Amino acid sequence: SDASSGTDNGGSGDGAITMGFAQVGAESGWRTANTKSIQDTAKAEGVDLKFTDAQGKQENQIQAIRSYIQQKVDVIAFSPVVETGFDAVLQEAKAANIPVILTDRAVDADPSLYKTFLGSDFVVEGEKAGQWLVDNAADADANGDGTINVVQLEGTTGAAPAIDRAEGFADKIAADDSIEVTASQTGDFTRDGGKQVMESFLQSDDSIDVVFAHNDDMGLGAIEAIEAAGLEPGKDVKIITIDAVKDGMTALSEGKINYIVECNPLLGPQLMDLAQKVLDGEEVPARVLTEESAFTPEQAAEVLADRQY
Ligand code: GYE
Repeated sequence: SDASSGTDNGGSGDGAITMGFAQVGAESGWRTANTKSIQDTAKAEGVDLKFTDAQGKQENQIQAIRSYIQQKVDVIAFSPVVETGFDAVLQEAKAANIPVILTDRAVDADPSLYKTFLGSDFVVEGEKAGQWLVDNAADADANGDGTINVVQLEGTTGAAPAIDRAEGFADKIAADDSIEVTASQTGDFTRDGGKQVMESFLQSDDSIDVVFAHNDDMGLGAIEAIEAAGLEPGKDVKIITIDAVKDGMTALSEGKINYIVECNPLLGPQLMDLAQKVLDGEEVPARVLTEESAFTPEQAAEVLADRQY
């Protein structure tokens, strides 16, 4: 906001913060929970939230950010669809003196172009998934041929969680020569995408032991494809996913998914807190991590009833 406005952080003149939030879309259960958390927290804390859904398109997101700059919001937050290509619009926000908070996903740009990055460590998530497979390798070799054939359902191409989860997973499975990723393709973080890619994997390979899906929704789509092929998910084909949303946790408790690494979507409270601090001129850390764990089927059954999303 205008430096001459003193304690008033709001362009509206009533002291409230105005935040422009450019969301990725509504591609997954995780995203829906994330949007709800941001909207609910804004409402509870009296933040005037301008919210847009980019429908998975970077150009829509850039356009939304430009419109927030034009509207002179106090702070801009967004969850970048992909890592690259945001330099110009971030420069424009900086030139307009509007602080930017990256939420959930990182960009590959000069860090001085944003105040902080709030979100999960996706490399660690991929590592947890890979480590579980290394620890359970003997069990995963369903056809007993000595090799563990893994197919990977990747998130949106170029998105931080897709890049980092693949990297963390690959790092950990490198410890075991019998584990091999035989096919890897994007399912765009959607259930339908996961289903379609899994159908084509199953058509060209009858020795798939494991699916590593970069999110629950793609894993749930893969379950449909596996069942339609007459196989039993969780038994004939082991499934590892990331997120731990309710539908994923339900499938995990039923044994159709074998392991889920948690990625917490409830970023609203931390985001609003960071926005307030930035606008108050307080120092904020360049990187703020969210806390998360991972679940087996037994643990899923225990926590499911209290799951908010
Ligand atoms: O895992 C996936 C969503 O960026 C962490 O995006 C987020 C990912 C999440 O579509 O379900």
